[in-house]
Amino acid sequence: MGEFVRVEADPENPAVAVIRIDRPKALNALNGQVTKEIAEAAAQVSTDDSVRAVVLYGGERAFVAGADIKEMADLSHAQMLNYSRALQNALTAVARIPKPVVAAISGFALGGGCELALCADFRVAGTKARLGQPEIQLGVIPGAGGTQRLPRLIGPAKAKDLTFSGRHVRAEEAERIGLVDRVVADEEVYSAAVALVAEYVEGPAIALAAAKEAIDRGLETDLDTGLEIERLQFSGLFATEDQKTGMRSFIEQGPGKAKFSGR
Ligand code: DAK
Repeated sequence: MGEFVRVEADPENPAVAVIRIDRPKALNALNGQVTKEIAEAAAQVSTDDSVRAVVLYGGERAFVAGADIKEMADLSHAQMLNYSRALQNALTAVARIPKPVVAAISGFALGGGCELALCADFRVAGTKARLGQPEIQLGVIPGAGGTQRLPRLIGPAKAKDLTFSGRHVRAEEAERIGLVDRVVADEEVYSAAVALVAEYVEGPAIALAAAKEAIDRGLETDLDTGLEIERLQFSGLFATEDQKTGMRSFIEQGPGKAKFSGR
């Protein structure tokens, strides 16, 4: 349990872990401490077998309003080289959580906050949410994956529009351009996000991890290499109990009835 980030089990779906970012005085801005605690939380949920899905949540007013501008403003080039590595590594640790992950976005998801949301598999936003990459207005550019993950998600022209202008995008536009997957009433953001990933908690955990790995790694490479990643992941699943259970269940009882153990 960190000072600003804690991992909690959702009370109604204990297999869903919530990474709760809680630094309200600064709208959850990512200072060094928050960044370190996010990396620790990502490691914790990644290795805990009782966690089958993850929600990233910052509370009602803000998801995360970006990296901490006040902490960053006077850093030298040499200091930024270290600072930037910690921030990128923390967000990459979130992107690599081998389980379904959803960002529950209420309020502001700006700069590093938008980049954190991009590390999730899905994004659910409240109607009043505001997303964007406003770094250009600070004289810099996105630095925690925004120039890379954003164009991969919404395409280069839309990513350049958001990055060059720094404008905030409302939830409905975010949904239209594919930046978020669902828009719900603000008070339903958290529960809708939990419901979205709760669907997967009884699934074959190792196959879900393999699917995530194959899609994410495959998108970073050429088709031939991606197909090879898929083939190896697919074959590897024949070492799992869930593959035996799933196929035997189909043969004996028909489709969709298997009860998986996650092993
Ligand atoms: N950093 C520090 N403090 C922040 C903050 C931020 N990003 N955002 C808000 N706060 C603080 C405000 O200063 C204020 O503090 P007090 O004055 O009360 O002490 C408090 O949170 C409440 O904010 P406001 O009073 O401004 O609240 P409003 O509702 O009026 O406005 C706002 C909310 C979100 C529109 C506004 O606060 C705002 O524009 N915030 C900044 C948004 C922003 O520009 N975000 C991008 C930050 S730059 C890197 C990786 C990543 C990054 C950098 C490097 N490396 C790997 C290289 C990322 C950079 C960024 O994210």
